[in-house]
Amino acid sequence: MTVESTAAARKPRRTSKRTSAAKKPQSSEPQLVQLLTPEGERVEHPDYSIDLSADELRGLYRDMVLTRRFDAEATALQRQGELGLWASLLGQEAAQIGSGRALRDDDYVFPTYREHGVAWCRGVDPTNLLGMFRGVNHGGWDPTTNNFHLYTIVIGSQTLHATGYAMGVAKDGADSAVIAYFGDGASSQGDVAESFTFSAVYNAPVVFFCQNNQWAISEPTERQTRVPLYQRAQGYGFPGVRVDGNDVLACLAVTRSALERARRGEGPTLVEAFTYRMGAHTTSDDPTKYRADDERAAWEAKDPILRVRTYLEKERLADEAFFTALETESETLGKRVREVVRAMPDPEPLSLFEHGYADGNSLVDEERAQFAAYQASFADSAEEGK
Ligand SMILES: Cc1ncc(C[n+]2csc(CCOP(=O)(O)OP(=O)(O)O)c2C)c(N)n1
Ligand SMILES: [Mg+2]
Repeated sequence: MTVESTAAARKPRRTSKRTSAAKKPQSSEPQLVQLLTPEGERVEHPDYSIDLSADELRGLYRDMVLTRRFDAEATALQRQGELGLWASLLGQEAAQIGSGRALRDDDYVFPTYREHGVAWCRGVDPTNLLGMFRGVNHGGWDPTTNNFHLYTIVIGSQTLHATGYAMGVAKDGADSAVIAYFGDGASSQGDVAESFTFSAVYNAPVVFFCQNNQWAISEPTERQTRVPLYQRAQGYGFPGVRVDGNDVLACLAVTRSALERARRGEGPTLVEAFTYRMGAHTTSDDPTKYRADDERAAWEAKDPILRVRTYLEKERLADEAFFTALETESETLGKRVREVVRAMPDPEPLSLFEHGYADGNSLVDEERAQFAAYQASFADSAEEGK
């Protein structure tokens, strides 16, 4: 069954002069693929069927609960001064776990900076993510270990990396696929437009997974587009689909289908996961300055985790023992994360120069020497002060 996007989801978000001046999208209300309603009702869709075992359904729920827990710990650790910054994924668990669990091991992922749930699905240890936000490692992890590229903060640029990588995959004759994550704000970047053109023309096996969380820091989606984002794909000559980004089943089914299409050599797909950033943009942001509280309340009613719990309980697919054990597992994860992060040693400052070039570089050598001399100058003044 296809359901209409709710009115709440398309309401103008701000009443300030700036936003009300922007025209609302011209097209009629878009439809979105949904397989599990906010009330926890299972519904069918003619194009996207999915048949998961009770074990798999519990697995998706567990992934989302643990990701949310880890994310909450990270936010708390930043507030305690243990991390420099954190970009919370609160509210986007279904989009990330659904799409992340649709991937095969040999697929390759290009994330932004908020894909903690996808990282979880790829088997990247959460503490690696935190090491990066603590500023003690140089990017976090080896991308080749889990086929999960480094977090990319230059908005939209990873869609080009993904497209080039996917073109390479096709040239190698491999049947794996590539997925690029990006946001509604990133959709306005030239890089994204170029990646759409190239991937379409070269039929690259790539899925563009846009998490439309309604905001790009303080800018609402009305400021990014006059048409629903998924419709942009049509102009480039490949399919676009809007999925309920708070429905883990729909995100799994739609992403799986797009990945299969890519594997068959039929080219890219744009998936727009319609969701909501429940928290701040990052820990440096204060969303109360630019959005109303009732907006968040409306989205809380569509919580991605709650609806799965309701479904599992109603259909008797999970018992109390399962939920209790998961709570214990969450506590253990939180404790481990806190302990590991607090114990992370500060890096040797000169190690900053180590990973730019495999074979060294004269300019970097010069900069290293300058920095070493600068550091040594503090040692002198410390001596003088004695
Ligand atoms: C090229 C570039 N321009 C600007 C920024 C600053 N910036 C960081 S996050 C962000 C908003 C991105 O919004 P969106 O793509 O919707 O992703 P979200 O943060 O909502 O997940 C901006 C403008 C940047 N990192 N890179
Ligand atoms: Mg956004």
